Amino acid sequence: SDTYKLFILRHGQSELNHENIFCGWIDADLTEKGKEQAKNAALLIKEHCASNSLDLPRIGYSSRLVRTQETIDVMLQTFGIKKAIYKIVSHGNPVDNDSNGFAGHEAVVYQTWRLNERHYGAWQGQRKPDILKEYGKEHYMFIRRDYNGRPPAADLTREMVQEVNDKGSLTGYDFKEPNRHIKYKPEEDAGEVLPSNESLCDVVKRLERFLSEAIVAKLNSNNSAALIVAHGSSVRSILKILEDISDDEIKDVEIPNAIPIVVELDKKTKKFVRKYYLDPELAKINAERVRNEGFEKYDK
Ligand code: DG2
Repeated sequence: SDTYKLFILRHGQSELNHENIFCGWIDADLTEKGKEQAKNAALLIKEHCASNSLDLPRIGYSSRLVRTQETIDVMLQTFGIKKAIYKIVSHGNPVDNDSNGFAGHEAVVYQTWRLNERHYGAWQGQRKPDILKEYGKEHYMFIRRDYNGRPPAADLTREMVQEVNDKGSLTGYDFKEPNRHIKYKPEEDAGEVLPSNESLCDVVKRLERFLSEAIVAKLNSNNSAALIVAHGSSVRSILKILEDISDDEIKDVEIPNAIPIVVELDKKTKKFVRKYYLDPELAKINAERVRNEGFEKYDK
């Protein structure tokens, strides 16, 4: 083949997707349905690799939010990969320069805040139908989908707060104890400046360099495919950058949960060649559903 392949998908359904609540940087687990979707996504990739005589991807990327990490874990299990190594990376804390970075392991998963969902600011934790009612249809869709639409800033003493259990892991999304300096300490130590509300444009800017230097640049003859599990906004940003989609056209791009997109890049130039969903029919139906989130109740 004369192309490298990126398998890109949004995580499976999260508990807050299920409840129609803006999630952003809040940590919500996958629902049972979300786990099932992750498994199906892995099966689609397995089938694609088998019929194209391609090795399964051994380099994975997730965000720092648990819904992408849970998705990638289910996928690796479905691939039959038992020994993966996980590394928190960012610009200040870059991916390894050695040839594989996963010596002694079957796969490596890089976790980075640069793939996080856009920070949904003060909308985080709020029900979509309520925000729609408060802002009206036009403004609601402007902030959700315009390239420069940015929600009001979060009060970081409130919205970034999540309960932490005695093992130091996040337990859910009820706001009790400040976790900002616990969860994102590696980033803060690496000198990263974290946002409190973002437009899609902001996400593109914070992701561009990571995408080219830590993801695309790592594709080579040994690792000709990689797996990226991200979010609605970070997947949209990746497609915008790689495919050079205009600011205006990106407004109409919707990303369904857990349906892999294959992006093929030319081996010589690393430029975009083509993209396709591994289940285009389901992708279409579910993308339409995502677009209309918040509306059902309002319309009644
Ligand atoms: C959704 C996107 O992101 O919401 O933050 O609630 O991909 O992490 O589930 P994800 C959220 P919309 O922009 O589609 O309303």
